[in-house]
Amino acid sequence: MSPLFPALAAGSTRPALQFGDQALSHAELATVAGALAARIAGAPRVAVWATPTLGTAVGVVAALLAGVPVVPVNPKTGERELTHIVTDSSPALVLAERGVELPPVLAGLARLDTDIDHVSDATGVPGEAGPAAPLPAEPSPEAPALIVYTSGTTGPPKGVVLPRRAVAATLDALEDAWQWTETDVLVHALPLFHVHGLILGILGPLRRGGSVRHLGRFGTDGVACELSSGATMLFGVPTMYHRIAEALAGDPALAKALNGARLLVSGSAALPVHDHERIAAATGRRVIERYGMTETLMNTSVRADGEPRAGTVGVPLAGVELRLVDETGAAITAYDGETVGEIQVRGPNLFTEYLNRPDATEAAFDDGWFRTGDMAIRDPDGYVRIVGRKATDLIKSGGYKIGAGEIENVLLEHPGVREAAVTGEPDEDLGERIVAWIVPAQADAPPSAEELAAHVGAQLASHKRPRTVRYLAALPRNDMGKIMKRALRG
Ligand code: MCA
Ligand code: AMP
Repeated sequence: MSPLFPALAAGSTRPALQFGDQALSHAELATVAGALAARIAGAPRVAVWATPTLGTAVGVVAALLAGVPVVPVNPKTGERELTHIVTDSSPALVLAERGVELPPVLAGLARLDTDIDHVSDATGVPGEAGPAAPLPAEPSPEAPALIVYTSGTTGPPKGVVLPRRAVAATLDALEDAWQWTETDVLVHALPLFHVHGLILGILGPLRRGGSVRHLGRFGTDGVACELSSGATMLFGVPTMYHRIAEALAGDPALAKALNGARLLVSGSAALPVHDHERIAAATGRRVIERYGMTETLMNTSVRADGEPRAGTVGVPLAGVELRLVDETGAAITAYDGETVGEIQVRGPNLFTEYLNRPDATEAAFDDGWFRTGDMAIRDPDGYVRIVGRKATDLIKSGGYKIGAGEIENVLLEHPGVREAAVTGEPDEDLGERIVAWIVPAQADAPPSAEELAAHVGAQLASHKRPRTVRYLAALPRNDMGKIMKRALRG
């Protein structure tokens, strides 16, 4: 396989990464990440403590250069979820910025600093992980590049094994769809432990030989500042575009900055048509959407040279086969804008397996096609419109996928909770917000909403905390005793 990052191999002096006042060119990144890579080469797997910092990008690139599969870890993950991820993926090492205190479950692992000064100082110096080793040749395309954890309807998150081939294929298909070049400067504020922020948002610019400026934390001021000083593209989840739409009325500088962008891209959840229209009216520019999944990377997009169409996720990307399937499993041939089916995909962009879960891997495929669980229709010209999802127990909040069952299990362990059900309710800002329906153990002394949110946050990722708690005397159940979630409405 050719190198994943040709500009690193070529030692390009163009800017590559910028986080606040820290920046590296491709050549500098090659030196710094190469030094770290030499120290981790040969490890079976490494975890990266994925703070929104330059060190995280350096750590991930180092692992990829070394051919060592990397597990990005959300630094706001609570104890139970973190223990599951570490036990399931068994990393040999953890990469983190110097000075960051790691929780006990990671503290026992050998640790390497990703702090750039320290990495360059340490070139060739034997570290905790052993002496520097020469870099291996470019691994095979099927070799795992990353293992990204994603929530399902029940049970703990599954590790999605993404081969190098899938990363290269998806980024090259986006090059084609978005006319993405080395002259593009991307700005975003997405977390670096998911596909959107890490693979598209960091590895994307690096593969193109272009650059990314990461804001550290999302804010409309940061977006305006970067887009008016050379950045050409913005990536965000719908919540971010919603916050931009809200701010635009009183912020002409933001409107001007967005107007000057080459491409505004939204993904991870549906961007409501209302926000599309508000942004278009205030800026004269249309946001385009792309549709992907941790398991499939990117499947479709509105093309940069295509017609932007609010409410659609565009057309299948180069190399991606997409079909709609009805309840009987038959492929739908209609492109009529009304026949609904489940999206199934096939192509070089797909993952290889769920780590340690052959059962789940097998269940995810239908004769070689990956079942996305997303329901869609197709316009006559092939544009895909997502209209819903099969599983009612999956919640998308702020662009994060969250399984209701995982939160319910944690809530049920709280001594003040007798019964618990979790639902997603429409939320203007987050798309959906997590709502916990609680039957307290003692009706006259229910645990407070804050207490329950803190309880969930201590065990799971912080974005899985319920935002609203509603108390009931009993949960609605059918004759079989199954909770009727549809009857739970605020
Ligand atoms: C949240 N907070 C809470 C509670 N819930 N505090 C108390 N009780 C609660 N119940 C905290 C938050 O953790 C945060 O704390 C603080 O409130 C304020 O939150 P805010 O800044 O408004 O941010 P947010 O609302 O938590 O987040 C909005 C966000 C975020 C920035 C849009 O949701 C986000 O970064 N989303 C991106 C998700 C993403 O990248 N998904 C990609 C996966 P603190 O300040 O301490 O943090 S999907 C994917 O990869 C596929 C392939 C795809 O298609 O893209
Ligand atoms: P995740 O598993 O966290 O990677 O989330 C993947 C899911 O996000 C998909 O299965 C879709 O339900 C949803 N998604 C991603 N992009 C879009 C989009 N542009 N419009 C609607 N849903 C989206």
